[in-house]
Amino acid sequence: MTTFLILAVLVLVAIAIWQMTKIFELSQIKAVNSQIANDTDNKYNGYLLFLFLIFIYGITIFSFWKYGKMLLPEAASAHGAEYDNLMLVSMVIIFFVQTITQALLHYFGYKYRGEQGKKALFYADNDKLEFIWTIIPVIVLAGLILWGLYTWTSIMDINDEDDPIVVELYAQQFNWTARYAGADNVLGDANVRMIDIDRANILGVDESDDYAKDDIIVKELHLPVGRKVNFKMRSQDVLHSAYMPHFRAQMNCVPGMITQFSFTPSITTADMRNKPEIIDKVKRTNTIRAEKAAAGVENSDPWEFDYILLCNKICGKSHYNMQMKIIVEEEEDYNKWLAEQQTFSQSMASVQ
Ligand SMILES: [Cu+2]
Repeated sequence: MTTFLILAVLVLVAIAIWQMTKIFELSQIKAVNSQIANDTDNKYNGYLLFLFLIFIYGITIFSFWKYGKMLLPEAASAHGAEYDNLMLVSMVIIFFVQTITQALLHYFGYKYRGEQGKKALFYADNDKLEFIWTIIPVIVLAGLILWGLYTWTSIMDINDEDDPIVVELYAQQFNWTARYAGADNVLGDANVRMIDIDRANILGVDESDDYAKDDIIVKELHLPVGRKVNFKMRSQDVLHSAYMPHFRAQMNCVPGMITQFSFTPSITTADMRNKPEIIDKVKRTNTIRAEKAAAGVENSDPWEFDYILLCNKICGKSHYNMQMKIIVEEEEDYNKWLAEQQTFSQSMASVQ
């Protein structure tokens, strides 16, 4: 409501200024009332171009200083560094080119501003210049695209080498469920048509499939550090997207098909919590939370860092809250945790 009032006041003030300018113009009938810009107008516009240049540089530096710390921390997966390098090099090139071209654009806008008696030079073309400004972007872009394709192919090369763990990520409005393939490391068949809510078969796992018996269905994802994980994504209802930002991983979950992504976690949750950037982030967040708690705002308990699986497709009204905790731990802790979980056949037997 306050925002609306402020906007309304701003609009009214703008209308008032506009009306006053019109009155002012009408009272100056004697003055030169030409619609053609004169030298003074052009000079002001030239200076304004410089001001605008300073503004865009200023806001860029300010954004880096103020919001730079909101970027993701160091990648926690084996392929993450490669991905981050590609991103960094692309951004450095974009920033370098943008800084120079913006300066040139605004400088020439000022230098060749309109002046009485000055005529534009007719300059049809220059083969050498055109060659230079075509060939440089071609080489740079081809390099980036080839490197990107190479990186993409190596990240998306999903195979069964290195003894990967097989985990299904099942998306539905608005939560995630994970299914481990169990001792045989093969996921049992599943289909939405076999969902049986009364018997708590929420993923539609085929009870007659032997591979399904040892599958383990959980609501919290545990991963052993240094071990490759092959994820198989399914969706029950609409398009979702399994997004694990700390691992630089994302894959759409499409109803009716199984999509895949594979990565090797490289930093445990405990180690990540001890990184200076994470300690700083947790401290900053908890300062804000403490202020909110003092003001009586609900859900303002102190926060502890955890890896997270998010949905990255706007899939409905509670999309924002569709998430699952991910814990990366040493393999023995992972095995211990996994041994404590019920298998699919155990959980089915307990409801019969
Ligand atoms: Cu979703």
